[in-house]
Amino acid sequence: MIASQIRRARLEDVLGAIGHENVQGEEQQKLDVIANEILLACLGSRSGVAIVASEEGEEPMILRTETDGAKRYCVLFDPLDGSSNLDVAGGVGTIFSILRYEPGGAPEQSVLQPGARQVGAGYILYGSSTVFVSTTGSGVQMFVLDPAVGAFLRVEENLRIPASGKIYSANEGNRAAFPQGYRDYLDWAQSHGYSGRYVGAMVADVHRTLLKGGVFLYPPTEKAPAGKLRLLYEANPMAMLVEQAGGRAETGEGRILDVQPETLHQRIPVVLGSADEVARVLEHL
Ligand code: P6P
Repeated sequence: MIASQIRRARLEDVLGAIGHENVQGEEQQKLDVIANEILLACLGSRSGVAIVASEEGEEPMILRTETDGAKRYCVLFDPLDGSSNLDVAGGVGTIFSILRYEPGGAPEQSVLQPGARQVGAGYILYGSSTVFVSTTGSGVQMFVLDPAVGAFLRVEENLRIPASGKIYSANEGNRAAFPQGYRDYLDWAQSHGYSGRYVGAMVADVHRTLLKGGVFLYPPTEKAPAGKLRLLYEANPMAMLVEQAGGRAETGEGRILDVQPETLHQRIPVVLGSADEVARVLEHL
């Protein structure tokens, strides 16, 4: 549903501009709001979903918390990550994280669990093809949408990240603001024949890292000491996927999945990818 909407983004915009409204006669909505509403509608109707939390919503949404003994889950997501890329037909994605709903405590506390307690995680990349990558803790599966039949076909049953890869992925526009260790690492990589690749959408950069190897970095800076990426629905799900594929995912001061969240939208520095490449970054830090 989201893929079909964003494939028409520019057309709707043009059509909307003609009538000053989109074809549904509504004010043209931003696509991340549309993606958010699609996810809330699809997840909200499922009896197994107790709480949903979105990058688009200030607070978690409590859907059903009755203690009838049924297993229920919290689903946290970034509905359309990297949406600024839409304007230039770049890769964008949806990222999700699944936690057990723990009846008893205050419902919103249920979403503040360390990433190590995720029962599932995944993303959908709306790129040159629509790719769905997910894990429930026993390896990583990859599916590709076949638009001809409207179904996802599984293309990998146990995706493994290469142990190394001479690719680093970082926004070097911020280089001067990176802590010295990160600048030392970039100097080392650039003198050892590494390539730089940076899409500016986490889903696209992480997907390439999973398939080709290398390291993706979003370091802290003076202005943003916790970096930019969100712990609960960006770093944690990506960290679970990368570790399940045999890679590593660190904050620079420890394992991402061990961080105890304090607030829903808190940010965290990210160094993730091939085990050997993450180790090299940490050596320089
Ligand atoms: P910068 C997109 O806005 C996003 O949240 C991630 O998808 C992406 O990795 C990062 O921000 C890009 O940030 O500062 O490099 O533009």
